[in-house]
Amino acid sequence: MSVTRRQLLASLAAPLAQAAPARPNIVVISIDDLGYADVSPFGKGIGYTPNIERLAGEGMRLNCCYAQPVCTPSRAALLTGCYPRRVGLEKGSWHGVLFPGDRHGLNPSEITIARMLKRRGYATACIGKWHLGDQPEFLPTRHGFDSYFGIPYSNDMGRGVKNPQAENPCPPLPLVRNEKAIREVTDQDVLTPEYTAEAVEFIKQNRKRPFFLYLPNNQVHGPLFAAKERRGKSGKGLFHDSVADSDWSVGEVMRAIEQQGLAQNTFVIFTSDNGGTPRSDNKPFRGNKGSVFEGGLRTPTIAWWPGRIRAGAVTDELTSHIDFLATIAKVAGAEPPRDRKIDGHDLTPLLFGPPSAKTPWDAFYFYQQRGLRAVRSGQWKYHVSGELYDLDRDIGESSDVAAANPQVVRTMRGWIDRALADLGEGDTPGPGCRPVGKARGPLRFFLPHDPSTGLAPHAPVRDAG
Ligand SMILES: [Ca+2]
Repeated sequence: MSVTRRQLLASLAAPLAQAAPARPNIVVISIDDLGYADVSPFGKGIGYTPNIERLAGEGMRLNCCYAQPVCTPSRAALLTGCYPRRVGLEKGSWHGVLFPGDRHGLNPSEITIARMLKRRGYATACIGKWHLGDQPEFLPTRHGFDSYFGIPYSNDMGRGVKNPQAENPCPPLPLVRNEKAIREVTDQDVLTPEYTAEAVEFIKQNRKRPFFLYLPNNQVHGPLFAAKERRGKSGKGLFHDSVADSDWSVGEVMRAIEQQGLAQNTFVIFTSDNGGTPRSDNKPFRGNKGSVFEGGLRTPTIAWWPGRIRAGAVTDELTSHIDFLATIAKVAGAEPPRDRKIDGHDLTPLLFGPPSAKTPWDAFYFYQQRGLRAVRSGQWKYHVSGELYDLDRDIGESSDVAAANPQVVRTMRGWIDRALADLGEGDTPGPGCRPVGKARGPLRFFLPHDPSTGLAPHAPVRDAG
């Protein structure tokens, strides 16, 4: 047992009231398309995610932490602390998510967690999947990250894949360092280990100053890959091997934090960016990625900070990625944006307070692209289609109780009306919506099309204007 491990265990036995360090390190790890019950302890009988299981055992499980239904809006919400529609990214200009060459992206005037922490003196890095715009003004390096390394969108948007906004398929899949492609990604087996090595190096390099590491892996989004060391590890096929590979990555990052003696001084959040696809295990929920049923939105989220968060704690209270910005602001002593509406809440009373702490949300809205689809308040979830579910009794949203609860339906309709008055619906933004970022120059790709395809090197994309 290493010294750092001993120190960690000693700290777990220490009183929780100790003063928080002024600027703790912040690490947010997100696994793409990871389903709720794909990892232990959210799923049962899974022996190949020991690192995530340990993280939960030493930290707090957030059993009801809502993401958004798909990648782009989810990442917009996580980094800005706002409903995606408020920042114009509830969808891409042509598709439910951004594709290469989309003119839209996260408006450079938005304040991300990274920009907020950079102002507080943090070193900041984004390693992995960005998916908030691939035109220059939208890149992580323009949104408060000192450095970026990764694929700037999904790992399936490469050669031969149809681009919904272009006559021609997507360009070759780029691996980007900061603002330039360094190569085409041809072997995704090595990607998770490469991201992990970058993350470990970043932690080592910044051990003496506060840092923010945002590590959104491209796996376990299809096409699926796993390092050869983890192939066959799950005994359940490539998807689960990819889950095991992501778990290995979490273990390496946690080991780096501990080996650098930073465990006491580092707040880690582990999560997924949306519900799992049909290949995932989303039990006990209804629906999958893309849906506004619980299975499309709940993530296996863990918060870890030895000495501050009780080991083995669990909360069923409603939380969301939208809360991360306000929570991290509180933890880091940073100034959250005050010149604009931020939707999220500070979760520190839930994370650090007594087990009786309650959700800060009166009502939480579920948009699916441009449509307002549902609202949750307390135990109730109301879909605008007219269904009402009592999540305390019916977590699988299987039994519509609207007819028996007309007063609850009226209350929930009132919440829906409030959202419509603020954020609107469809192609007409509400008064509370801020403009999406629109790239000014000619649209460009990171890598040109291969001349052998006969396509123009930078085949034009249709312009959403
Ligand atoms: Ca995703």
